[in-house]
Amino acid sequence: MVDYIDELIEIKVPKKIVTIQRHIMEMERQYPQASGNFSGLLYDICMAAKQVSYHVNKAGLMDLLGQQGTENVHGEQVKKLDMFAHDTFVKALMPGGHLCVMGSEEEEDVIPIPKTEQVGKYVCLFDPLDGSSNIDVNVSIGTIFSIHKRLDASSEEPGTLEDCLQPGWKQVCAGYVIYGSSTMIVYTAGNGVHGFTLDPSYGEFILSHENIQTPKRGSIYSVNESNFDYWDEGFKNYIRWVKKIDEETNRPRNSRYIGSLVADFHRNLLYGGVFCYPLDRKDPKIKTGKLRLLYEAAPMAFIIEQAGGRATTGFERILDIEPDDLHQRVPLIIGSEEDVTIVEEFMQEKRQL
Ligand code: FDP
Repeated sequence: MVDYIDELIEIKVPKKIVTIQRHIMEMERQYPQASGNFSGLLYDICMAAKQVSYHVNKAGLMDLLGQQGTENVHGEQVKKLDMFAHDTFVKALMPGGHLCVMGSEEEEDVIPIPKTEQVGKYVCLFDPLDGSSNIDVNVSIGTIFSIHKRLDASSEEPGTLEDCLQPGWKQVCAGYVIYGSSTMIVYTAGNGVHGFTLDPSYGEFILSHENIQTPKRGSIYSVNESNFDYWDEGFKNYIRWVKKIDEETNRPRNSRYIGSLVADFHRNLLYGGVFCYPLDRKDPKIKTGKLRLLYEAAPMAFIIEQAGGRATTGFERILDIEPDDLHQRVPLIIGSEEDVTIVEEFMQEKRQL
């Protein structure tokens, strides 16, 4: 009987429970000069993520589905949950005293921290609810965030647009929250990539994926193939190549595309593969790709590089791009190192069919 109970206890109680707060504190201990501001900021992000997660799960019951009736800076219809997530993140991060300025996909201009609040030394850029077209149909969506240090560390003034327009390699932290079959937060602070699953009964993010490394090569390719006729010949050739039968090179590869960057990225990070949103000629007004550099491509690029993968436009490393606009768009090829290199070779016409 005692043996049986021991066995049950062993199954039910994991040997070590590491909450995200404890993990961040342990990481911070490796840096004696750390002020604790950074862990405070991540704590606020987790709080906002938990609130959004709760409302995403209840959206159908709380009149939170559907359009809000307005357009955002990109001319897209704003969904009620988009706006709710934006407000939640702004309200959670504003009073923390860690930030000097924020930038959100839902707001045309930067959001400086007013002098009435304590002004901090970090900058946070975020896409509060990525994958909006999937909100109303119960498909995984996410939040993406990127953190920089402000340019002038000694300033106590509110931050500016310049503080937001920093290249991706200067990020001190990046992460995403995926609201899927469970809610997870995955982040890097330049010391590996770590994933935490929200335990709804305790309301805590618990370490579930320590030090994630993405496979060097995968069997998945993720792309919106309805854009085929709008692509350049090099990228079209990659798609033709990836679908050809060739056992030696593990082809055809498997096509998987959800249409939520966070969900597509998360799957490929764990299984290996490549996500592509290249330049297309669908909308003559947009000549630079669809995804946003500062709060989509750059944070995901930081994460994938930390996990051993690569991110490029097809011609340039994402983390090297010097931004000139808060809502700048870029082509994005991201994932397992070998797969990204193959796409790049086709795009640069170094490889032919
Ligand atoms: P959405 O428009 O639904 O918000 O950047 C936004 C994004 O989704 C990404 O999450 C997703 O990867 C991509 O756009 C999907 O675009 P397509 O519908 O053109 O495939």
